[in-house]
Amino acid sequence: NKRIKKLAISKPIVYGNTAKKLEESARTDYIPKEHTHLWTVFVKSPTINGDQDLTKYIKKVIFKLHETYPNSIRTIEQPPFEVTETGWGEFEINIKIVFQDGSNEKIINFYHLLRLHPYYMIPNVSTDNGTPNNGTNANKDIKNTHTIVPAFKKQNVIAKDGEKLKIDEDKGHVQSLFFDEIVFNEPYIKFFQHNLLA
Ligand code: SLL
Repeated sequence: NKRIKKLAISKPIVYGNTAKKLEESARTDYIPKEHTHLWTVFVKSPTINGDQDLTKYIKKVIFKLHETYPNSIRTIEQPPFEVTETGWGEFEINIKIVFQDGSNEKIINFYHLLRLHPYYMIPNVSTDNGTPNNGTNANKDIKNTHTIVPAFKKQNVIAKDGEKLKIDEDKGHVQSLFFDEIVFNEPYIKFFQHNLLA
């Protein structure tokens, strides 16, 4: 079983989360009172019905939630590779993608910031001494920073690099997506033939 020299195969992938406000009618006795949102974090194929293909090379996806969650490490071994929960806060979710046996590929390890709120970045121009600049002191050094504030206008959505942030303010729906690719560098011949060829 040898590696195929100079071959790189890439597979498209999407990860991220959806979230919406928890409606009163959806509440059960099992949901803590302070929880305000229903959310789903996922790793999936960008193609319709493509998740089954992912299982050819993905063995499991491990989502590590905030440690306050019961069983905070959730291992998903079948598609859909996702976890749905309720909560009140945003936090970094650690995602590990484990490849099928025989791939000899290292686990991919990354983080996704769970987005619950439709945030907007508002330019915040201030002078060096920290006092807000009202536009009249043009000679002073101006520091450009951004303040993240809850949405109140529908324009000027700026998200993190590469993030596709979709919001439906009226319904309180949020979707944060990252499109990426998994690159298999010089894969083993058997893994290439059995797992990577479409
Ligand atoms: C914050 N650093 O302070 C973050 C922590 C934790 C979010 C957010 C519920 C957890 C549970 C929940 O939403 N935790 O009830 O188990 O914003």
